[in-house]
Amino acid sequence: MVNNNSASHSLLNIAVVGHTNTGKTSLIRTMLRSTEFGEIEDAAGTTRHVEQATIFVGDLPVLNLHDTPGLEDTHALFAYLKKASAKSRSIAPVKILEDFVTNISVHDSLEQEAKVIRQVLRSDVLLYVIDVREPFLEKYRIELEILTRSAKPIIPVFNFIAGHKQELFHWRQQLATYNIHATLEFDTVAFTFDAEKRLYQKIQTLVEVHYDNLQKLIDHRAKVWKQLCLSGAKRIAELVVSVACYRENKSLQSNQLVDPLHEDRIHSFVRKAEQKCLNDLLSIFNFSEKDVAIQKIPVSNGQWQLDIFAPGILKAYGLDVGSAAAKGAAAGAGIDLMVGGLSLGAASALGALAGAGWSTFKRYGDEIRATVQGTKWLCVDENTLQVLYLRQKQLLEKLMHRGHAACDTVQVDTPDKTQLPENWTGFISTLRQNPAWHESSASRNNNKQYLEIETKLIAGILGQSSNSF
Ligand SMILES: Nc1nc2c(ncn2[C@@H]2O[C@H](COP(=O)(O)OP(=O)(O)OP(=O)(O)O)[C@@H](O)[C@H]2O)c(=O)[nH]1
Ligand SMILES: [Mg+2]
Repeated sequence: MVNNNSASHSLLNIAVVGHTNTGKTSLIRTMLRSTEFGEIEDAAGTTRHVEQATIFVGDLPVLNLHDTPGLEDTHALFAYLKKASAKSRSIAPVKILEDFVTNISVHDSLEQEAKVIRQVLRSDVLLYVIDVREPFLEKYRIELEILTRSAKPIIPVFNFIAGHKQELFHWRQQLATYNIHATLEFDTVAFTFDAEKRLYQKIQTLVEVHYDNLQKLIDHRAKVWKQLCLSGAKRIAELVVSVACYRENKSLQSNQLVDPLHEDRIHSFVRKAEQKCLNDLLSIFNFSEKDVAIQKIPVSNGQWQLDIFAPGILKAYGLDVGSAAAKGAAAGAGIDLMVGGLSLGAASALGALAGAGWSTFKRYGDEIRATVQGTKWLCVDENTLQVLYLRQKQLLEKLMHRGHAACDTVQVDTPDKTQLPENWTGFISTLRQNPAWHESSASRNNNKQYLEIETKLIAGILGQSSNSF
């Protein structure tokens, strides 16, 4: 997606401008889907030169983004421009800006500002990045005065919006006095694809000659995004299915409810399955260790910080289930395999099974044989499955709201109270009765009942977020 481009004049050129340290470089990184572009620091004057990157749709270059140094001394620049226009009143404001960038010497104290204005004059549209936490000070008013003289369309982009509704409202009011109404909220940290789509749509209305190419970009990104989210949700559904289908043999003679050996095996299976799912999700979304830290995902060295069987995990995921909450999810608690509506335990008197037809025997032969031989099956318990599901769902939501920008953010993790999919218990019960579904096969993937479960799980995982973009 990122490239230097020689034919930049034929492309849409977007200059990202604004006061220093407002998140200009961060915004470009997010739009490029790249953490490689430019330098980001929580300090003024990080970007010293104009830097360019190109966004492609496949092989088609669509637009150039130009990162600019932050405006610092706008008072001095404004004084310079005022003096110049006082000298020649009939000259258009844009001409004065042009004269300024041609006449300024490399060593002039306004050289930094000249770099920005030069790029502004070469661009088709300006994204003016605003840190809404700051009040609308005189220096911002002057910045706007100067930028509007360029006669280029300006789209103000509000950054740092989380928790700053009042300030945002105030900024909107102030900008309206400059006849700027088409603003955009685009938090480069808690970034959503909806916001990005709206940004491109706004540019479409302002520079219509680039409408079609921008539409291609919107459509392309929407498609890629949908596929990504679907792959993520499918991966989680696969985890739930494989874990719900898992069984351990347990001798009925053993008087212990859960044999430590079985418990270990179940623990180990679930941990491995979850670990693999975590790795797959991170790689589907191309998340590096750095991204994980940025998004405050509770993962260290590629592993969940909180073990799936750790005490307190149920509470952490909003599953307060009385006394079990303190203990954490159990390993393989009481499973009842159903045969024609009867639990195997209850039906183990062979008399009850004698009435079962051939089709029942064909399907439940293993269970019946096991019961006769004094073996019982042990499955992963309900709470563990719920935590697994909710934890991956929460992770996917974070991956879907990625930002490529911030180095230091505070995001509080609230437990996910999202409901489990409708008929969750029914699905789990069906999966437990079909251990052969633990992995993909033609017969599983063509099974109507299986497909229904998979579809409902995926829909539940994507929730409202599936509508984004
Ligand atoms: N919390 C939060 N932090 C952000 C956001 N956008 C940027 N930052 C942080 O703000 C700081 C400045 O970001 P930069 O992208 O370097 O800002 P800039 O406007 O390019 O700065 P200069 O190049 O110095 O003008 C960095 O520490 C970023 O991590 C945001 O939306 N939310
Ligand atoms: Mg910068």
